[in-house]
Amino acid sequence: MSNIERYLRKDKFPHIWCPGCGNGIVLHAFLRAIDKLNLDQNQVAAVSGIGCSSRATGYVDFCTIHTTHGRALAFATGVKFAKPELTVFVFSGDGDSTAIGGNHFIHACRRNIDLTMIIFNNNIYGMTGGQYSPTTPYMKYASTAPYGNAEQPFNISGLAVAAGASYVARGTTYDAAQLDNLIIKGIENKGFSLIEIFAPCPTVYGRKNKLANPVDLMMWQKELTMPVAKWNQLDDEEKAKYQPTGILTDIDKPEFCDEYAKTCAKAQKIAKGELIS
Ligand SMILES: Cc1ncc(C[n+]2csc(CCOP(=O)(O)OP(=O)(O)O)c2C)c(N)n1
Ligand code: SF4
Repeated sequence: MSNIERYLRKDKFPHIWCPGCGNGIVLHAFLRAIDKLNLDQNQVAAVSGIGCSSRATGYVDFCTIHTTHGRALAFATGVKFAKPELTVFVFSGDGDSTAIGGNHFIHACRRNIDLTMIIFNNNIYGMTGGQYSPTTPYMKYASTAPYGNAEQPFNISGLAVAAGASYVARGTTYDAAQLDNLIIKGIENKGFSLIEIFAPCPTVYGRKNKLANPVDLMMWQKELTMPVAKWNQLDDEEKAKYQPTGILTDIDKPEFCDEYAKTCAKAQKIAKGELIS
C-alpha cells in the first residue's frame, strides 16, 4: 500500500468526480502534504460544506465532518475551539465559501483562527448544474447566465488578504507539484491559512465555455496565471491580465484561540478578585 493510499477510505469508492475534474489533483496534493509532515491521522480533522469539492471529506480517513452548504467554517471554528490540539482543515468550493458562506469566510480571515482552508475554485456551482458563482469571470457562460455573466468576479485570495488572513497562497492544478509546498506552509502557519486552488470543472464550466476538454482548461490556467515574483514586476495594466500564484501573504499576527484563552484567564482572575479590569 502506498503512503497516500493509507489515508483513503477505500470503501467510499468509486468517487463521484467526473473524468478530468481537478478535485482529485487537489486532494492528492493535500494527502502528499499530510504525508510529508507525517501528521497523525487521528489528530487531523477535515470539515467541508456542500458541493462536488466538499465531497472530499468523505474519501479521506481523518476525523471528518461533511456539514451544510456554506457553514464549514462555523463547524471548523467549533472543532478548533473544543480541540485546539487538532490540525483542522476546511475544504470548500468557490460557491460554498464566497456566496452562501461569504460572511463566515471574511470573519474567519479577520479573526485569524488557526485553520487551513483549501478552496477548490472552479468558477462555477458544479454540483447543482452550473449556476454562476462569485468567481465566474465576466461574460463567461453558466446555466444561469446563458448570455454571459454580467457580474464582476471576486478575487478570493485578494479578499482573504484584505480581510486579514495571515497566510494566503494561490496555486493551480496545472502546476500540481507546487501545491504540496503551498499547503505545507499553510499548515505550519499559526493562524488562518487560505490556499486557493484553480481546479477545472470540464463537465459544467468547461462545457458551457467551449473548454470541455480538460487539457484546454489546464492551458487556460497556464495562460491566466504567473508566479507572484514575476507578476510584481508588471505595471498595473498588465497585472490586471494575470492572477499571481505562490505565497501572496505570510505574516505574523495574533491567533484567535490563543487570544480568546488569554481573555478567559483574565476574566477568571477578575472574578476571583486577583485582578482589577
Ligand atoms: C442551503 C443550501 N442552498 C443550496 C444548496 C444547493 N447546493 C448544493 S451544492 C451548491 C453549489 C456548490 O458550488 P461550489 O461550492 O462552487 O462547489 P462545487 O460543486 O463547484 O465544487 C448548491 C447551491 C444546498 N445544498 N443548501
Ligand atoms: S461537475 Fe465539475 S466540479 Fe463536479 S465533479 Fe464534475 S467536473 Fe468536477
